[in-house]
Amino acid sequence: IDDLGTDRLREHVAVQLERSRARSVALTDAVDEHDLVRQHSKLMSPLVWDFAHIGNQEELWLVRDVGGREPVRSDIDELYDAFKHSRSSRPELPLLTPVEARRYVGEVRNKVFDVLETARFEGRKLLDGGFAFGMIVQHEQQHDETMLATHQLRVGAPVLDAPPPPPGAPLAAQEVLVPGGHFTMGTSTEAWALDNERPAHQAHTDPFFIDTAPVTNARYAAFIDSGGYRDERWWSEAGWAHVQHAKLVAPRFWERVGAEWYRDRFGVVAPVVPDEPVVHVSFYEAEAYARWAGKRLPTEVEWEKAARFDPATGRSRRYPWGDEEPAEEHANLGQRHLQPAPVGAYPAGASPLGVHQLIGDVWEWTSSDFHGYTGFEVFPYAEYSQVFFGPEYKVLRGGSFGADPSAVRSTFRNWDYPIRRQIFAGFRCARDAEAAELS
Ligand code: AVJ
Ligand code: FE
Repeated sequence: IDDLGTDRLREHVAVQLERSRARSVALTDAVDEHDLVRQHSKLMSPLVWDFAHIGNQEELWLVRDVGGREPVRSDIDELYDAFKHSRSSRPELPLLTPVEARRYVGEVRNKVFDVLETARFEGRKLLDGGFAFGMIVQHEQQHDETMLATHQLRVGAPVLDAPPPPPGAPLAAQEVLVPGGHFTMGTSTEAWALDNERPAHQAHTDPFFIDTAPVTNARYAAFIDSGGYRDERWWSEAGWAHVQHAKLVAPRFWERVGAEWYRDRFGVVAPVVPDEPVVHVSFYEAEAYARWAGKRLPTEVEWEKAARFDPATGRSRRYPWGDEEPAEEHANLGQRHLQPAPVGAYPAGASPLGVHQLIGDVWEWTSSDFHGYTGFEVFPYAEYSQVFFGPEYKVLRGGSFGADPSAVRSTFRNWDYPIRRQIFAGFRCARDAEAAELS
């Protein structure tokens, strides 16, 4: 993006805005009015709230701030401020109806295209490299993933459909050694990177082993079958308290039928596929599995090193496969397939060390709390990242099948509470390298 001329950047922004809107429209047109306004889970907003909130954020940043235009509707800002009303209370609010919400987001978008025609991409930090537009594109895509998670919680006849991902293939190794030493973590040059990904800095790891693929359903089922959920040894204190209190026995949306595990995915119940990455597990379950397996979760630093570090050059790259934008052969992203792909489905997306499916498929829990890097600066607003820094949130990396390429990079950081399972989250394991393994 950095090298694009103004016209090409404008064109790029327009295409990205259209892509995110097409997805928001598809996710909201898929259900009837009743399903748009109702609460599918206390964890989620009504779909119509997400939709109008997308428009409201776009109005605040692109119409009013960047464009300097009059408000489209200043009376609704408070309704769509995520910090004013909890998700569970949103169905009770006097929200725009679906018809009103569609008219509103359309009106905002027309103004944004007008603003875009004359926007300059230098002279103001907010617009550098088209950042404000990129932030809004990513914001919409993030809410589209949230809306997809709402769809997963929705009860009723299936309404979403997508072709299956490519087939899996055996991998050469189950884990690989990542050498110890420094590497460049974070970024100061990626134009659309968000504040929490900045700045680029040197980070250090000891040598460690990391799994070449996310943990599969088959392995996770082995943990369950061995009594993992009932054995305190594998759980942290907080995890053990939670698993008992919430009476967890398997990933969310799993159900045992006879001797087999079934899962409900967007309303379709089918046997769990052994070689697909496990999804809908909490951080606590991921942590317990890893301990049972004699391993641990990777730290966020280790995950990023595995995803970016090229041992041949010593350089950190944008993606595991190199610097090119994600293409279909690299990763399962963008809601093209509404499920994780089996292990080995994306050989072209592997890292130089042979780590597969770091990007796409499932968000991967790391053992790290969400904090700002040294040199972190709020940009452009504290409520994006900074207010979430602290020990309550765990970092997830890599993006899921529900996340868009525009909102996923090897530096991208997601975060959530360690008990959350409605997000498309799985994990992979890591372990320390013993001295004897380093020769
Ligand atoms: C980065 C996914 C944790 O959904 O809470 C959306 C993204 N921020 N609107 C979230 C976000 C403001 C955020 N996550
Ligand atoms: Fe938001």
